[in-house]
Order: sequence, then structure tokens, then C-alpha cells
Amino acid sequence: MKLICGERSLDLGVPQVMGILNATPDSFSDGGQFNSLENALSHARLMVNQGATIIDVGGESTRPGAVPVPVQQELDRVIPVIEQIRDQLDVCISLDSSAPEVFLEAKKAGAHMINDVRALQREGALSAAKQTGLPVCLMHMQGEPTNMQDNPCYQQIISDVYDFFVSRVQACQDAGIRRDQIILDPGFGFGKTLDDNYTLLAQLARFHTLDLPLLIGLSRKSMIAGVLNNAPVDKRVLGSVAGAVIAAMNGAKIIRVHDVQETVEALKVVQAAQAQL
Ligand code: 7PM
Repeated sequence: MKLICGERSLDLGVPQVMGILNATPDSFSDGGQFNSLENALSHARLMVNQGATIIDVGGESTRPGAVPVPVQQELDRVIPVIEQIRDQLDVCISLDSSAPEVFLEAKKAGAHMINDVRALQREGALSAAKQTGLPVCLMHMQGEPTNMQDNPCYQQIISDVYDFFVSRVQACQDAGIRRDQIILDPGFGFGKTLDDNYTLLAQLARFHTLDLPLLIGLSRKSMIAGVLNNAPVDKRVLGSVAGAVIAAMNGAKIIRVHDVQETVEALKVVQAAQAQL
């Protein structure tokens, strides 16, 4: 039930909310480095006050079509943000990255877990992750952000993702990462059709036989827009909260979101019901 995250621990007996913090300049900066750091920190503080128990700090855009950023740029973006959060807020810090060099620096700066949309498949990623001793979230993606939405195709979405999890968990264990340090994520929107995404959401419970905690991220994604007449991003909050509720009812333990307040309220209702099971 408890996930050990460096010197912190997280209670996965109840669903936890992970707030998304983009440390990319397009989201926070109005030019200056200082402002963008201050803005990132105040957004993190707001999310903690709203009930987020994890802040996911990312410096690389994984949006469909995005190209990878150089490692140094990723470091320049995320390290100061992680240090500030560590010094000023009482919260678990997740690093959203695929780069082994960034894992090691982020650990030194105070990160408590690694969230890798590439499931530690980059050269050196398994051993760097193992070296940090931190828990890792392994996300499923078909293709790379540059091409993943071109023509997503599966034999059988659930068993394909399941088999991927089995093989990445084995790779982690072979590299010395303990099984109780692994979190799994089906990767909504990452090389998946609308139907694929809803099949995964509806059948999340099929992953329970792996006996590992599930993290889900569907906040404001196109799978929400896709059933709301392609609503713009600012009109996807209620749909995203509905998705979070479905995920939590199906046993997801960590919900990664933009809209922390709304999600925390909805999950309190889920928790009240789950407590009576
Ligand atoms: C544009 C489109 C920008 C999509 C950003 C995104 C996940 C993640 C992301 C997820 C885990 C977003 C995504 N999504 N990490 N990173 N799971 N573990 O909506 O679903 O934030 S990036």
C-alpha cells in the first residue's frame, strides 16, 4: 500500500492526485528565466494547496509531433524547479523525463520518483534509474511523439499493452530495480485511437493481475475532446474529471491531472464509496 519514494512515502491505499507542472518555456515564461521559475513554483504551490500529493515536473514536450529537446536544455528547465519545490513545498516530486543524465541530476536536486513515457527504453536509462533508487513509472507508447498518432495499430490493445508491461517489468528487475518500485501506465493518447483509449479505460482492471499500482493520465487529452465535439482545452475539465473517476473506480492509484481541485473533490467521493466495499 505504501510506495517508498526516496525519503518520502506515498499511501497508495487511496487514489493520489499528481499535478502536472510543465517546465517548458512555452507554458510559463514571459521571457525571463526568473519569472518562469517563480511562475512554476507558484503553480506548484497552488496545486499542493488544492490537494496534489505529487508534482510531475517535465521539461520535454511529449505532445504529438513534438521533437526531443537537448539534454542540457531539459536540465536547465527542470533542475531549478525541482530544487525550489524541494526547499519550499511538502510534496512528492516526480521527474517526467526519458534521459538518464536527467534522472541522476534530478535525484541530486531532490526528485522522489521517475516518470518515463519511454518506459526506460533509452540507452542507459535502466541503469541510471536503478542508480537513483527511486520508484519508476513505466508508460506504454506505440512509436515516438513525432509519429505516434499517424496510424496507431494493435492486434489486441489490452493484451499488447499487457505484454509490453510484462517485458518492461522484467527488464527493470533484470537491471536490479525492485518490483515494489514499479508503477505502470497504459499511456492514454500515446499511439492510440479513440476506441483504443476507451477500451483501456473501461478494462483497466485487467491489469490488476500484474499486481502493480496503475497511474493514469487523461487530463484534457484528445480522448476527452473526441467525445465532446472536439471541445477546446479549457472545456475539457468535467470530461477529464469523469475519466479520472472511472479510472479510480477501476483501481488506478495515481491520477495525473492539470485540474487538481476538481479532481481531488471528485476522488473524495470515489474514496467514500470505495471505503464501503
Ligand atoms: C500535449 C499532449 C502535451 C499530451 C502534453 C501531453 C502522460 C505523461 C504526458 C501520461 C504519464 C499530457 C501529455 N502524458 N506521463 N506525460 N502518463 N506517466 O497530457 O498519460 O500531459 S504528456
